[in-house]
Amino acid sequence: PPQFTREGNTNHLHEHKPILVGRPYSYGTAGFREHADQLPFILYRIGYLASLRARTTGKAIGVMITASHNPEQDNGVKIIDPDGEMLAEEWETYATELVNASDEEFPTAVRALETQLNDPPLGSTGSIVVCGRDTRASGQLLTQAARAGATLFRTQFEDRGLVTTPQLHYIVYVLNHASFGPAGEEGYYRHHALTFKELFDKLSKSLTNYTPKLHLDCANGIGAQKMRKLERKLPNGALNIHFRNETGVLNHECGADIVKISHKAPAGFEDVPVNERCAVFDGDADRLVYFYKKEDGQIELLDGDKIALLIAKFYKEHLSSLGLEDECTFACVQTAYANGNSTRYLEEELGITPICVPTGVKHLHHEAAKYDCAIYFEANGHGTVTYSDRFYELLERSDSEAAFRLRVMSRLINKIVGDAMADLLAVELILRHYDWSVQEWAAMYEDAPNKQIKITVFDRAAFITTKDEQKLIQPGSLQVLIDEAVKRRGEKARAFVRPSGTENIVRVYAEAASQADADLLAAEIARATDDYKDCDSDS
Ligand code: G16
Repeated sequence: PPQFTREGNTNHLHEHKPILVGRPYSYGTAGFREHADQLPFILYRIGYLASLRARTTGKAIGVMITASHNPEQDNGVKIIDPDGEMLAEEWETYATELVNASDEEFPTAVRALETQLNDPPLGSTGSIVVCGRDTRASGQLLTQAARAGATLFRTQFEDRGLVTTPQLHYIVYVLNHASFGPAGEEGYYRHHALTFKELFDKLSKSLTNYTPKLHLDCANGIGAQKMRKLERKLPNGALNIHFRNETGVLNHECGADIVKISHKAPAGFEDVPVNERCAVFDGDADRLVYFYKKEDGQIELLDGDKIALLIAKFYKEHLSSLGLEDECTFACVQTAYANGNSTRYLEEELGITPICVPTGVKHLHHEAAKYDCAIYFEANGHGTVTYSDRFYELLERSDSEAAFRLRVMSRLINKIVGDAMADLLAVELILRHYDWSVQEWAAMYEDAPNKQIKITVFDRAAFITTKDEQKLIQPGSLQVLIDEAVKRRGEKARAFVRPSGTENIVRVYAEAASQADADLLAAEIARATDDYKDCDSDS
């Protein structure tokens, strides 16, 4: 349809947002993300590509329309593979090629891809594209574009409407693995509520420090309505959630990204008393962080690292008590953003060697999948636990309480992808298990003071890092300045600059012995980086 062509797209664009010329689109960390006006032709082509993936695999494939923590006016799309995972890498390349083709080149690109993939049959049994979207206003039009693309070669298209990103991953997984659990969105609630109850019923109800009261920032996103549905199915009194930021402007002064980066309570939390446990989702409910307000007016943030370590402690202790420490390979996967003290705690207190991989869920997930059981979390609150079949077999050998708890926990946490709602249920059960207040949890370790700054650049591709993202290869002269700045701030200082995979920005991260030093170090590096903001990847 003409409105979903690249040229046609300009017809219904606001004039100030023409189709980008010069900067190629690329299937990044979280698929394509742009101002929503840029996206109809991209959705059309991605709808087509998802249908081709469905035809090639004979399976259900997901198309999630979301820009997660980014502002309301942005949107994005990513494809979910049959196992509920991120799109296979070679298909990311196809996506990038298809989207960058001109309208004239598009039919030829389609034909070439069909031939390369041996002309997968039309309408093969099981092949279906399942689409979901977050609450962004642009989502409906983009769904139509995806539908038009998917049905180009008669692939069945199912619109699941408003869902969280992890719910669509769950729906796709269950469509392809019927034995896993109940199907659809309702199935998602049933699965999580029943599993939660199984463990909840076995945990002590006489608690001293843990309290079921929780304030939840829903980022004005899809998590609000979906968490309410899930909460209604939980056992009475298990959780007492005070919902906040349910219907305002998406991610505006609230949500996990802002709380993590600014270290401030979200808007709408002014009346929350000090020391009470607060949880925060992002716009599509795949990230979770916690915090509480302190007497001094600051907040204590419990980010993805703290969640990872709480879960790691629980798993590690259970595996030890079952005598499975040697037999069951176990790991914790982090990224360069992991707080230095979380990494130290993992090694020194829990005896787990941390593994560092590049930013992006797919990198963490792939690494985690190499172990019988692995916890992966990004500091920003994205994460989950993965398990091998062998993990379940090892647990089957025992009918102890510890084995029971691990079995249930492993069904509760969404092993397919980081899921704020499932992670929240898991954290709450673990806190209940330890009878911990949020302060006791926070006291596991003290975060090394840190600071993050975003810098808008002309072309993020001009910034190239080493694999672990801790050093810039290009511009090399900027890395020299970073090294010098870090050295001046003493032994505990650490900093890096890396291009975002989701926005046209670079991120500066700095850690130091004091907050003042971390702020100064980040500011100094930000100033140096700013001088390179007009760099072009071609120059
Ligand atoms: C996405 C990815 C995350 C990543 C985040 C920020 O999250 O799924 O793995 O950490 O972007 O990435 P970057 O620093 O490269 O911009 P979300 O919540 O935006 O989908």
